[in-house]
Amino acid sequence: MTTRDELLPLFRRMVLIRRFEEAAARAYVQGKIGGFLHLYIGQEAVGVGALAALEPRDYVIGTYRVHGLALARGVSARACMAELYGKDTGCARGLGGSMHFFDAERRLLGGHGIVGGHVPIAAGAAFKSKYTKEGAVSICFFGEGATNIGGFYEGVNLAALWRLPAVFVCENNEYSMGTPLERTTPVRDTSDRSAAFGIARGRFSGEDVLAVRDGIRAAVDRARHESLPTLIEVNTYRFRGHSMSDPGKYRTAAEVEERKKADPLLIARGKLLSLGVSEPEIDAIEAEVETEVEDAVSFAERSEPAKAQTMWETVYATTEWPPSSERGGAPGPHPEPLPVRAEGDATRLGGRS
Ligand SMILES: Cc1ncc(C[n+]2csc(CCOP(=O)(O)OP(=O)(O)O)c2C)c(N)n1
Repeated sequence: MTTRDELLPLFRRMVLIRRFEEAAARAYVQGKIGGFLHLYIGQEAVGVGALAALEPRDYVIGTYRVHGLALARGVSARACMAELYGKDTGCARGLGGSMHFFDAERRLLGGHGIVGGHVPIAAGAAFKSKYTKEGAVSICFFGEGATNIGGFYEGVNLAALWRLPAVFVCENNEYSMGTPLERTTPVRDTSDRSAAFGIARGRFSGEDVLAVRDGIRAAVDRARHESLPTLIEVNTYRFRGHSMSDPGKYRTAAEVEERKKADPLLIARGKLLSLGVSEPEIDAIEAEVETEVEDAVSFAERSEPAKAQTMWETVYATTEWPPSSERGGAPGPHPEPLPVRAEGDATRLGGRS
């Protein structure tokens, strides 16, 4: 039976994601955040519910729509917002930006921009877990569009073949950028594809955070205790565009409004009221979250920009440039830091993503 103590923290996390994403959208249109920005608004119950079924030792791998997963995993709103702003205090020290959040301590292995490219990485983390007998489960999130990509088949195939402790979660939000599922995919239920690998499957709605948690928990248990992978489709819907550059002309405003009636935050709120939580208690949580997000924005704004030097400490294996092998072994000068963009001069990359 659901208790208020179970639901309240999950509700708070969903509200945090919603308010965080709204604040990020505002900062983006003000030109304070560069690159791309893909919001998770509408899908909060999937990430929050799924991650509530995990242990700290488990691995979490997501796509470019990763902010919600990071917040649900416990990365601070400050570190997430600072990452969007390209600041040194961000969870990837400002080098990753929106699509490439990382947090090694919380075993968040990205944020990946290549559709489906991260599925084999999730299989790899599951392989490592099995090989070292660490008992960790690897959970991988992707959209329905990714189930038509080679990396998806390679990753899930190996997980099935080697009986890896992995959970593959397809967040079916019905559109891949502006293309509806029926124009890209011959099956309506992407978990049907589990048959190709001979693995277990699941399919459920992503509106109710506790139902998501319970559905994912069954797959996590199978992974942890039987070392078997599962492919799950969670049916969800994003209320905003694919990214901030998406005018959303491929669906009607009426369709979006209709779907907002099943907003996961509204559903959780209704459930809390029915469990005896009062309106003022809920309002207090929302006010507390507002303050947390405002604090994250002001932290990001006053933080130092990413440092070019960080690349030499974290991305490349050497802090010398050019490498001594290219200089006949002679020691070389330390690299000059690259120029860093001025605050508010966030450059938009071309194209749509
Ligand atoms: C290999 C690859 N092809 C194309 C793109 C461009 N692209 C970015 S997101 C996206 C749509 C993916 O849709 P889906 O997998 O359903 O996830 P959603 O965005 O709905 O969460 C595409 C085609 C890309 N990033 N990588």
